[in-house]
Amino acid sequence: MKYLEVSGEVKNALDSGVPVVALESTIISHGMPYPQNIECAINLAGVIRSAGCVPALVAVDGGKLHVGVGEELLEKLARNGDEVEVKKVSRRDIPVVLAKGETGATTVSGTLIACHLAGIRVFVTGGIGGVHRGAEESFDMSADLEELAVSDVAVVSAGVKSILDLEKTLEVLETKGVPVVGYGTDELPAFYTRTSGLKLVARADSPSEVAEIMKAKWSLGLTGSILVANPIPEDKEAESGEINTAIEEAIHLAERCGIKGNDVTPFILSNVAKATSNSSLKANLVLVENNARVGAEIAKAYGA
Ligand code: PSU
Ligand code: MN
Repeated sequence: MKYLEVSGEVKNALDSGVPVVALESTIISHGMPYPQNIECAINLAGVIRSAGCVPALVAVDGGKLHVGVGEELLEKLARNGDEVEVKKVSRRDIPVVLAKGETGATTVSGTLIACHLAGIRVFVTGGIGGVHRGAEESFDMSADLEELAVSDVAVVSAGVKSILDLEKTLEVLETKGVPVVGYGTDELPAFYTRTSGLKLVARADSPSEVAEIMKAKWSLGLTGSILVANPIPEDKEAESGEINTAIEEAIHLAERCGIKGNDVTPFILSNVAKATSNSSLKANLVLVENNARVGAEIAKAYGA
């Protein structure tokens, strides 16, 4: 297809039944600073490979949606703003960025579209977008929610970051028929911390239990994602007081600075990282790696 470029490695894996695990690129270009972001991307690919799967980083460049990104494009994504400005790409932005030949990093929603086009069933990220606090006024609800409703992919995340309204996010996921499966937990993890006080109705304690849910859902033609909520490892949990204060302050600063639209999430993330002297970044790196490990096991359990 003219607009889709699946790398040789990913294509071979898909053709020969080797499990493939997709990765998003917004987390690299807009969610973390250089060089930690490129180290993170390389590390995630390594974790997925050592589990016997093939990683597929998704991004837009040169008029194509790439599934499987080479070194040169990865460097460009990581050095966002150095020479090339990297656009943040969700469903809305894909046609524009493709047509203009711009470089773009895909969000959860953009990456889910690529998974659907390429036939990838497992996707690893840090946290999904959701319903923002104050959405009743701002109407700010991530496009991720719409895509989770329609793409047949298991998305492994560390839950939902408390920059969002977790309760409203769960309500929308319920409405859209997206099962949220606690991985070894009965509660929705809150990204930096393992708990949120919000009970989940589904729990899985092994990769094969997740794979069974995937099979049951899609065999019946119940389209849409399964959100696997995998809590950050216990010894790496951030101190919630410090993070929550930083989040509150970043949300207020965003309001005062008039930050709107898709700039809101990256603005808050980078301000929280600054305010916590990068302890949020450290937690972020650990939890994504943990998700990659679990995602690879789920991909193997599901089979191709
Ligand atoms: N949440 C995080 N870290 C992130 C994102 C969300 O904890 O990096 C990124 C993901 O790419 C997600 C996107 O898909 O932000 C959502 O952006 P928005 O809120 O503008 O829809
Ligand atoms: Mn938004």
